[in-house]
Amino acid sequence: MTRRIMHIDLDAFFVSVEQVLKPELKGKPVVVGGRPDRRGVVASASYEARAFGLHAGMPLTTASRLCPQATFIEGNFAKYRNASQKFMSILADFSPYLEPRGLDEAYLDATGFESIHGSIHQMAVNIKSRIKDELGLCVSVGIASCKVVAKVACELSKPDGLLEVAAGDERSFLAPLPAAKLPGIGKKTERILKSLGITTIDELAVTPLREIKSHFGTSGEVLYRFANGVDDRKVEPPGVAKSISRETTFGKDTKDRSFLKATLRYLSERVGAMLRQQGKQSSCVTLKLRYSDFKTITRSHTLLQTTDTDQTIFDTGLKLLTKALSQGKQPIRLIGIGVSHLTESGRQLDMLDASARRQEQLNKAIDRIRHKYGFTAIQTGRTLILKDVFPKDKDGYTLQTPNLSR
Ligand code: DCP
Ligand code: CA
Repeated sequence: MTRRIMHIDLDAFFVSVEQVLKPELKGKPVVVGGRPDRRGVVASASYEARAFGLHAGMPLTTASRLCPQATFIEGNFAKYRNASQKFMSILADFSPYLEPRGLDEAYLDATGFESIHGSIHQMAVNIKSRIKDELGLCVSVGIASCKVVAKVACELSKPDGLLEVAAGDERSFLAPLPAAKLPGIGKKTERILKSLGITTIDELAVTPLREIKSHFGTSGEVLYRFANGVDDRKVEPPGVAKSISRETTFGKDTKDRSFLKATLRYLSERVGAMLRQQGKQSSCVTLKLRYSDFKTITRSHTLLQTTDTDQTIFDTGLKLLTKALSQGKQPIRLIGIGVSHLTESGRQLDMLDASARRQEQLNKAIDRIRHKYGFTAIQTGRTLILKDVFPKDKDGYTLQTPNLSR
């Protein structure tokens, strides 16, 4: 049986949630991301704002210059998470083979569901109308025999779209599109492809695999298969989180080491708290830095022993930071810390040595107090200087990056 895979993606997600709450904003240029005079970037722009050239990732100052009449909204992650949960639970009513991707996207395996809805197309119509009726949100749906073609079809159909690619038409559907429309082709890959004279997906699809691999290594193989409309990835219902990270963009680029360290400590504590809340341990810590020229680096360190303590995450991050600061001379625009290679905790306290045991008990006590009285009820000495920089509420400091308050 040929597979029928749907890719479902909410249109202008953050903005649309705001428009449901404030209907007077419907049909207008709206931006979620922050105030136009503040640092930071557009997270979501309404289609009316996109007509002025606005897009996600654009600095807010540029956005307000291009479209001064737009309404700028700071955004509130809790609202979007709530809408996302409702969205996913509607989708789960339609198929148990559901793979959420981020907050507002999902793949759904609808193979064999014709008998229930009449056709897969009708199933998509039903999904769209339930989401519209219950959440007031518009969603676009792509249907195809594999994930990559379903995703491209969904993108192409936006906004409020529904596009089905018949089995057998995958290759010819993709062929005329610009290569950059293919998932996995970012700016850098696009540039290399251009230098090879490849601008359409068709031109990529007919390039000998050997040649593609010589430029992109083994990932070239995936590109080649995608370009040919071949993708056998399954729809995988969620397993466990693969990584946990927190990051923030500063109000002003900085080289101030003690401020950077304090922020790193705070972010490490947020990561550590989440790690313990999920009952996980990590064996890899990654530091992320963005310099004032937007150049972004990540540096990772693999630990000999898994950890879930703030101190180890911070110490490792700090070593990576110290090294990076000795190499990069530019001021820092963004700092982030993450943990990956996660495993279930399931560790017995008495298997640890005395100091590890003390650390673990301390963490538990801090987590309990924070759970009860708020994140900043307990602060480590190092993060204290942040109190003069960031406003705070019971969930912790309000940093510049909206989805950081998670
Ligand atoms: N987002 C973000 N920062 C980005 C990109 C996205 O914070 N650089 C957030 C805001 C978006 C949401 O994720 O609303 C979903 O991202 P999408 O790329 O799906 O963008 P939209 O849903 O806003 O628009 P559309 O899907 O209609 O293109
Ligand atoms: Ca979206």
